[in-house]
Amino acid sequence: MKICVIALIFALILAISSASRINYSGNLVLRAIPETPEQLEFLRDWESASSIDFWILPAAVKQFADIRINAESYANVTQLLAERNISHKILIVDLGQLNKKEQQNIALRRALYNGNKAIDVENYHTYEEVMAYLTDLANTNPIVSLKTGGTSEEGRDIVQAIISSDLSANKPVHFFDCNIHSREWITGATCIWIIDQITSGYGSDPEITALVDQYDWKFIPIANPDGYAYTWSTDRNWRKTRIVNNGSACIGVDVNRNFLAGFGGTGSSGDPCSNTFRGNVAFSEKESSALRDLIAADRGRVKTAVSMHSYSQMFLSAYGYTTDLPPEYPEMFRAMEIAVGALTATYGTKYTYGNTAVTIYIASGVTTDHYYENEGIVHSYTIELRDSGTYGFQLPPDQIVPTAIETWNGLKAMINAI
Ligand code: 0X9
Ligand code: ZN
Repeated sequence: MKICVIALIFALILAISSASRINYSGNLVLRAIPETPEQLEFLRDWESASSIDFWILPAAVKQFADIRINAESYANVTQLLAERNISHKILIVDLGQLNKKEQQNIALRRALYNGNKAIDVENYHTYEEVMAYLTDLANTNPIVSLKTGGTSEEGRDIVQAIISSDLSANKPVHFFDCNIHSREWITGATCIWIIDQITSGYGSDPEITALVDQYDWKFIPIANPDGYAYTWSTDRNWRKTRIVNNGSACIGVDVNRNFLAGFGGTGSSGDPCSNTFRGNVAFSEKESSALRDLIAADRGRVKTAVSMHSYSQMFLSAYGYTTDLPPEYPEMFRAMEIAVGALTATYGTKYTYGNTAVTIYIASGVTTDHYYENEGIVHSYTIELRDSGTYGFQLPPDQIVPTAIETWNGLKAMINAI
C-alpha cells in the first residue's frame, strides 16, 4: 500500500515535471538499408544537410541506418526512400509510448528503492542527482575525489570522479568519458554503476582491490551536462550541446565532432541544424575543451581511454576519420577481441569490433582519435553499448545492470591483457 502511494506520488511529480517535454507520440523509427553507393550517398547528404534525426547514421552499403520521424512526415519520407529504391522497415512504432513507459519504469524503481546510497545506481538519474551522488561518495569514501574540468555553456560543472588509493603515486590511468551524447542514457548509467562497483568493492573484493592498487580510475559520467539536463526537462532525444549558434536558429554542437583529429572531414557537418554539426573550429566548445584538458592532465599515464556511446553493440578503435590503419592496429585488435570475448561470454550479447572507419563509418573530430593521435594513447576505444534497436536510446532501466556487468567484464579482461 505504502509503495503504491509513493509510486503514485512519483508518477504525479513526473507527470507535472514532464508537462513541458516534447511529446513523441506517433513518432516512428525506421530502419533503412542502402544497397548501392548512390543510396548511401543520398542518406549521408540528407543527414548532413538537414535536421533529420538519424539514430544510427548511414554507415556503409548493406548496413542499416535508423531514422526517427514524426507521423506527419511518414508518407513523405517513405516516398523519398521509395523513389530511390531504398528499402526500410519500421523499428519502433510509437516512440511516445516508449518514452512514457520509460518514465513509469524510472518512477516505479524510485519508489521501490530503499538502499542507503544517495541514488539507486540501478536506475536513471538527473544531472543534479548524479552530482549529489558523486559529492556524497567523495565525502564518505577516502579513495574518491572529484575534479571539475570546467563548466558547460550553461554553467554546469563537468565533473570527473577520480578513484585512487594513492594520488601521489601517479599510477597508470584508465579514463572514461560518458554521455557526450546526452540521449545515450545507458552510457552515464554504466559509468556510475562501474564507479559504484569499484568504490564498494575496494578492500573487500580482491580483484577490485588489486585493480585500484595498480591503477587510478577516472570517469566523467556526464560529459555534456546541458544536453543531458535538456533530455530530462524537454527533449528526450537531444544529442548535441545547447549552445546558441550564431546566425542560425538551430541549437547545439556535436561534441564528438569538435575534437582536433581530422576536424572538419567526412562524417561531420558544417550545418548547425545537423545532429553532427562540428562547430566552427576544433575545441570551440567548452565541453570538448574540458575533456581535452582533463585527459591532457594525465599525459603519459593514460593506459586506456574509453568513450561510452550507444546504441549498436560495437567496440571500436582509431582511426575514425580515415580508413588507414594505425601501426598498432594488431595490438588494438587483440585487445578488442579479448574485451568482446569476455563481454559476450557474460550473457551472450553480440558485439562487432574493429577499426572505427571500417566497422561503423568515417567520423571526423571524434574523442578517441584525439586520444590516440594527440595524446598517444594506443588503447583508445569507443564502445557502443546496448541494444541493437529494440529500444534504442530508451533502454529500460532493468537493462542497466546487465549492460554494466557485461561491459565491466569486457573492460577488466582487456585491462588485464594489455
Ligand atoms: O557518431 C558518433 O559519434 C558515434 N556513434 S553514435 O551513434 N553514439 O553517435 C560513433 C563515433 C565513432 N567513434 C570514433 N570514430 N572513434
Ligand atoms: Zn554517441
